[in-house]
Amino acid sequence: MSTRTEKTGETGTASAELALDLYRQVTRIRALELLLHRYVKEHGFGGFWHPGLGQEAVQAGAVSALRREDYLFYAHRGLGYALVKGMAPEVLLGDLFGRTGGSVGGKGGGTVHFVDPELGVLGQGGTLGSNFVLGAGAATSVQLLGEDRVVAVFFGDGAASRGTFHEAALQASVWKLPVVWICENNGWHLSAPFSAQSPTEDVADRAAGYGMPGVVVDGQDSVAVRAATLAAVERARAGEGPSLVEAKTLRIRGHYEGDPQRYRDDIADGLEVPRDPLRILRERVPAAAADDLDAAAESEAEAALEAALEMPKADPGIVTEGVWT
Ligand SMILES: Cc1ncc(C[n+]2csc(CCOP(=O)(O)OP(=O)(O)O)c2C)c(N)n1
Ligand SMILES: [Mg+2]
Repeated sequence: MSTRTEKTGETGTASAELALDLYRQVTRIRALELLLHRYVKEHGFGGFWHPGLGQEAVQAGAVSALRREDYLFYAHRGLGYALVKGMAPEVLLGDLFGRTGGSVGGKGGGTVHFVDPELGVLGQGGTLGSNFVLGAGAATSVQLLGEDRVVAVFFGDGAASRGTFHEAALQASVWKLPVVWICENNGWHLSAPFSAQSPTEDVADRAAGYGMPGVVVDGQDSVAVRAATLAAVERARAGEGPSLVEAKTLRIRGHYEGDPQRYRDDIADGLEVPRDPLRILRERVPAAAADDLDAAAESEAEAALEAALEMPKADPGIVTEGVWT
């Protein structure tokens, strides 16, 4: 891989087994997205639900390139990252709804509170862009301890504008830290289009300034995302340092569910996903197998919601537990 931005544009090759596995993950994420869309519309939500509808191929493709012991710093859009890394959907929904059965025992509420160190899910910071320095820090620990782990850090096109990206990217490259930076470029930073915040068409161009490879990939094609991420993961694992993978994707819904989106007319307000990752994958898997996986994903999502809503709400008294003073 060179240090120049590469636009792969390739769909990549996938064995039948890999295509089926990616289909399974993408449809599991999609089922949760659609379920939460319905739930939030009908019952409201005590916080912000940032829907990831349409971005499932990035999350499934990239996370599937990681091993269990690899560390994950996910972004705030949807539940797909932690789901594919192996966390149970009812636990994720428990966190989303602030229930005791969530991974943080009800202290959270929203999409940024999932933690499972055994699965390498190390959580994320409350401020956008803190993932960069947390990820570089985790990768420094991996390097100092001589561990065989890679650190994947997800972020949006908006977060890429934080200064923390630049300082963490610089340090990670200088020290050849085992990091993969994964940008989900969905074209929007809340109400600001990407063109209003970037002088270049691609975030991946910035990689050259830090002497690392930058790759642009079709974020609707999970096979392509997986291939690009896997190359970056292997490079990091081999001690050759970080890479930047930019997946071009689409934010189908508002910034949060309920966002009136008056600033936008690029997409119809609905659930239709142009260049739907599931449709793209369906060309590679038998229809009957895909139908079965869709049905299994729907049942899984519904059972998870039922289980999460049965979990007790956390006692407000726990808020000071585990806090260091
Ligand atoms: C430091 C900081 N500034 C602002 C916010 C509020 N905020 C949360 S998400 C978001 C937009 C992020 O855009 P992007 O990184 O492109 O991700 P996307 O929402 O498109 O997935 C903003 C402004 C925040 N959480 N932290
Ligand atoms: Mg964005």
